[in-house]
Amino acid sequence: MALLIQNGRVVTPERTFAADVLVRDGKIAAVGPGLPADGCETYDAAGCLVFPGFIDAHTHLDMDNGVTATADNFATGTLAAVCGGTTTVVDFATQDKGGTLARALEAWHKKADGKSSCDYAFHMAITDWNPAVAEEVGEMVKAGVTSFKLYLAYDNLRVTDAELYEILKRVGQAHGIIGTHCENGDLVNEKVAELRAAGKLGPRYHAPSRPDYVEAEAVARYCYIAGAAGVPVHIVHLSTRAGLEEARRARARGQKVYLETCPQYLVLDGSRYDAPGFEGAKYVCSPPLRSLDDQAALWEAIRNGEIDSISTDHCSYNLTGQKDLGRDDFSKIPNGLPGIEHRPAAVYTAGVAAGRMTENQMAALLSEHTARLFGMYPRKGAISVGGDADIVVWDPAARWTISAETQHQNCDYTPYEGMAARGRAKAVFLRGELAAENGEPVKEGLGTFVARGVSEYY
Ligand code: DUC
Ligand code: ZN
Ligand code: ZN
Ligand code: ZN
Repeated sequence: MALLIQNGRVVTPERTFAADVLVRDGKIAAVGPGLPADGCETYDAAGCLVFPGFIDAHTHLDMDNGVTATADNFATGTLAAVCGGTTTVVDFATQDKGGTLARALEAWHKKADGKSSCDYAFHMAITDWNPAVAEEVGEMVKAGVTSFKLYLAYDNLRVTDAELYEILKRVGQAHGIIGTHCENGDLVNEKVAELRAAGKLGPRYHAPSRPDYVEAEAVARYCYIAGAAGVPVHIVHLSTRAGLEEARRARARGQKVYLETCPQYLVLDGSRYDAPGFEGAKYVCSPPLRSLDDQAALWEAIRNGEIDSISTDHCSYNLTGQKDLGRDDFSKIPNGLPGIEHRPAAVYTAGVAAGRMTENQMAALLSEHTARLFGMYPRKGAISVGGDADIVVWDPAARWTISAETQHQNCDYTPYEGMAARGRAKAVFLRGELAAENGEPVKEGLGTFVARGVSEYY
């Protein structure tokens, strides 16, 4: 039966307008005011905003960092995602050292297929570059994996500048987008060693082990090398004013630079590391939480339209049993924060409701621009005829408190504990099916793989 979502206000990056949305066979069949309800099931969205389903283009689900595996797998992570309003995630399939990209892709399909509650796609993280891997790039693009990830930090993952240059050239030929984790890994190692030698071992020393220039230097280097290779730049989890300024310089040189930031860099700051005892470990992620000045710079960049996407870097580890592997040494605390469930509420609360961004920018940064960047538009990222009926009916008047007690993330805390949230996903439709309502799941396991085309931002 067809579904008619009535009386809501549809949000696009350009405008917000009163319209009903007709859904048939999982696709959007019509958008307009006063559509006839004959023969339709109806959903009353009066008083609500109707957003395109939110896309989280940066998740680490079922990822083993070599010591411990993330608390969330695809079953729990995507269920939490859809409860919060996220209908598609793009996770990082990661090549093993000595392994092939094909094997990594197969492994990630095995983790996700048949277990996911929202739709999912993969970026391919290249960690071991060689001529055989270069031959596989085209196959990945054909398989719908049209974006790649590189690390400039983490000894078990990072590539050298020479490899970076070669990968950019090869992936560029296939019009793949390359998202890069920009931190200078050598400098991080030096800083960590200095702090440890000085007996500075608590979680609060995580931040000074990765100062802003560690990010800025890597952003600048990546931009110059991508410029040499003649390909667009995508920078993941930008966290600092200094890094932003390097990205601006590259843009001023005429380069295409796409920027992602994350809610934790907009909503939380480095003072969290001063929490008593080992509590600061909850906030250990890389890049680390930053200063209020960095936060202000990122909000200003959002206001100016300089940021392209807000995704989570969801990478959850329990405080008890995982984060506490680093109880005696901050450098052994597994890096990452949970956030897949709370991103829309955190962004709406701290952004839209606080007057720092518009609901239209939220539609752009959490949905449409991300879909365009990663080759999913207009199937995803828009409320437009013919696209997937991934729809979030958002109640802007809802008031609730973010808490680990009520979350679906499989983690023993949330970094947003106690946040007085404004707005909530009242109903979340995945390809026309009601998947979640008022923050609770309705129908699990609806997720399917999204084979993507190449980016339209090339
Ligand atoms: N940073 C994190 O905090 N976790 C996952 C990987 C990363 O880059
Ligand atoms: Zn990263
Ligand atoms: Zn990440
Ligand atoms: Zn529940």
